[in-house]
Amino acid sequence: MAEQLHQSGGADSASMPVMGGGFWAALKEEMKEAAPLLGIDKIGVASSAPFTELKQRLIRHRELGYESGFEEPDLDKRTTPGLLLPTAQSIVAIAVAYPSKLVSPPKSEPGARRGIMARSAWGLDYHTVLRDRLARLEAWLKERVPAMLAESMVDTGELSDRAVAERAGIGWSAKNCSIISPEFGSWIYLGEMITNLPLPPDEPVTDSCGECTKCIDACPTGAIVAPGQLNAKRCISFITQTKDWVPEPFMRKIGNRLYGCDTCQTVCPKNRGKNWTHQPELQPDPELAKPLLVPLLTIGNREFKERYGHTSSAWRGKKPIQRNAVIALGTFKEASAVPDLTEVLLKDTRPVLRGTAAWSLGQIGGEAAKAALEQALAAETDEEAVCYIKRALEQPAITGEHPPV
Ligand code: B12
Ligand code: SF4
Ligand code: SF4
Repeated sequence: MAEQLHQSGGADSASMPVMGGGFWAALKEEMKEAAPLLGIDKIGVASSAPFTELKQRLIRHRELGYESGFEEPDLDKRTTPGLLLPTAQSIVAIAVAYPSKLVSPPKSEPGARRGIMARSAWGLDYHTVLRDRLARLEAWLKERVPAMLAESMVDTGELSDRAVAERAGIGWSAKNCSIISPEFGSWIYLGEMITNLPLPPDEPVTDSCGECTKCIDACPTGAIVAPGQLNAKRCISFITQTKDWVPEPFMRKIGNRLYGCDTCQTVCPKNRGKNWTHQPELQPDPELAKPLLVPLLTIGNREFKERYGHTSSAWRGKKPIQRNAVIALGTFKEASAVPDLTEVLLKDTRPVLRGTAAWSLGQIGGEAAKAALEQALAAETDEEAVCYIKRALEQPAITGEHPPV
């Protein structure tokens, strides 16, 4: 086919060769056949027409205050591929499947409690992996159509990766908000490439959630306010990624999650038995995916970078993960961690960490925790941290109303 194109003589970077529709349909099929060689699990093609319905949806989403703040703010750019590549004619969407199970997960037990990283933070950062796959795909296409222009993105780009994937027939837009592919379930990362190639679009998939509502029922915080509609501010995945105070009602809901949340995917029947182990870079190190909590409290910047710098959990730095580790120890009521939490309460330079440690000590209770909280109250200068310490001192586990667990 590449030969055919060169014979046409028009393949330079300024102009697109005029080829029949049969050529582009054949190129698309050839590209899909090449997907496994390129390390891609599914490829679909969408038209590059503006996403007009999505735009209305995003406007309403913003009005309702449901945005996380991590989204591209410019709604025109989010919904108009032509603004990102003026010669856009199609969008090639890709999906790469990732594992959902740990092989021999280390045990979390009293005295050695562990947290859990969401599956999207296992293995090498998926942004790195998908950018590599998109670069390979671009090179593959350029070999065949040298005049091709491409604008690739994954997660941090302007477009809605899910809306593109849905239009390209990668999967359906599910009630838990994920794109679920009939083959891989929702354990897929998404990325796309806007191109100037007139590739024929694929049909959207016809599968759906049907009557199921398991994800909505299982969401710990009621963040899925309607099928396919998320209030990101209530979503634990979002909350674990913030750097500031976690509102108290959400503390217990976080459980031992250190980064992200998978509940609405693990309960999904469409994910049953789906675990993808064929992408070498995405396979997890169980010690990193399910790390001991106490060592995280004092991890230094250098060590954090060495251990987690290559994963997608590192983008917000170590602070949110350390704060979540403190919360997890409190949720576990891990009495053996009282000395470590006391160190954080009295010595950490970050008020959020000190106040959160107060919350955890209030959950664990006992004389040592009480003494630490009283000492901290006398010395604390941060207003918010003082509030957390005072509320911790009122907890039944501290006042003795109920015996500490
Ligand atoms: C901001 C963001 C978040 C926020 C908000 C998530 C959300 N649901 O909006 C937070 C931090 C909470 C988050 C969490 C997660 N995220 Co995130 N996130 C994004 C990001 C950057 C933008 C998403 C966005 O704009 N949302 C706004 C909503 C309104 O739009 P949308 O979801 O993009 O589009 C859909 C809706 O608009 C809907 N829609 C449109 N019109 C209408 C009309 C009706 C009536 C209905 C019902 C729906 C509907 O259809 C569109 C297609 O599904 C994307 C990457 C990207 N650039 O797109 C990744 C992305 C969505 N995240 C991803 C992942 C993996 C996750 C987590 C699973 C990570 C984790 N384990 O913790 C969770 C899942 C939480 C959940 N239930 O959605 C993947 C999803 C892969 C997949 N298979 O779907 C993406 C695509 C990243 C990637 N490139 O792979 N994320
Ligand atoms: S990621 Fe967790 S908190 Fe967010 S919608 Fe899914 S189950 Fe709910
Ligand atoms: S749990 Fe049920 S409703 Fe939720 S995404 Fe899966 S199939 Fe759809």
